[in-house]
Amino acid sequence: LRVTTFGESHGPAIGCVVDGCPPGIEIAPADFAPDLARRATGKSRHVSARHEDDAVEILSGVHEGRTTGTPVALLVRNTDARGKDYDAIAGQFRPGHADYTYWQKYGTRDPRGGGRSSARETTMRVAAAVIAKKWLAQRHGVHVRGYLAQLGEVLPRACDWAAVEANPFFWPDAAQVPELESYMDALRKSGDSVGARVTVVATGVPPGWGEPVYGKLDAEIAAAMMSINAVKGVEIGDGFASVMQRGSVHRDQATPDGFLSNHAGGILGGISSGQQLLVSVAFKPTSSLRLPARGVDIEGKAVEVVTTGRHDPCVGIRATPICEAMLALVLMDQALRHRAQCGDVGEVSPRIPPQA
Ligand code: EPS
Repeated sequence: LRVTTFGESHGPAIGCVVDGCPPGIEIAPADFAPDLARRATGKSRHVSARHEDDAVEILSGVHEGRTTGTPVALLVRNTDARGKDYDAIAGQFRPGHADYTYWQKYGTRDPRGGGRSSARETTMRVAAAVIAKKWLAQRHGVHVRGYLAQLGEVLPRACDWAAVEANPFFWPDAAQVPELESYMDALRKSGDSVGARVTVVATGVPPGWGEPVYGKLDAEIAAAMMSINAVKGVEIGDGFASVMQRGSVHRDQATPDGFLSNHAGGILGGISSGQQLLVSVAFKPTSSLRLPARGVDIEGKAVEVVTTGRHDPCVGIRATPICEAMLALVLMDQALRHRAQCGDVGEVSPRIPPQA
């Protein structure tokens, strides 16, 4: 499975091509709406105020409601682009933004907002993954879901899946939502931004997906997550906490009734163990701030950079569906690759249940 995207934040449209989809997957434009709405801007006062329709047009690869096996091309027209918002900083590099590195790489850049580096691009990852999520659920009983596991300094006090979809933060503790609202209101008033951690979990992944040395499942997941804008860290299972653990604690003991813990996050030696896949992703604070910062313009002169316009004070708030999408796309790819190489091997015994 190969997904590529195109388009700029303030251009006419964004889109993606999903190549390598098996034929016969039922897909209609309406299937995309729920996940795109979960990711969208303008849904609460805590995210960018841009109002996009995010309506998906299927351009190819689907006939009479089913994938044909040829490349699936999806298009979303930008309906609320406002490139003029960026005229004041068109010749400047925002500190902490990809403006500078795009300029160094290409010697030119689209100065309308983030252009290609904008979080707008993630719309198409989420759209592509609607197909992957559907196929994984129907074909393998694999489900991917996520939640916001940290907002700045705030940590959840409980982890209740039922709460996650009932608040604009994807927060797993309903009782803390008012605290988050005040936290974000104060942050927005201050003009600053903050980072966040998103945790994604895949259930139903059978043992055996992934590659043992090159293209390890954890490496593929890390690369996929790192390709999302603003991501600065990825952990699998206990991740960096493993540094302080003893082997006697970290090893996931097993009985015939199931594994007794999941410190490894469902991956051993680059291959899925059949336990839940646990992935945590760190998002940096957004760099587009109205607080003045010292910067340099394209002539190399010192300037004071002030960014106005519509921005997320915490881009991590909308990132849960994006991380889910990347995990689903990696898993669909791994499932297809596993079938191609080892399809004839079938189920191997003994199979240890994911959890005792
Ligand atoms: C964002 C700034 C704006 C947002 C964007 C996230 O984009 P730009 O810099 O291109 O003007 O509106 O999000 C989207 C457009 C989207 O669809 O996700 C930011 O600073 O976080």
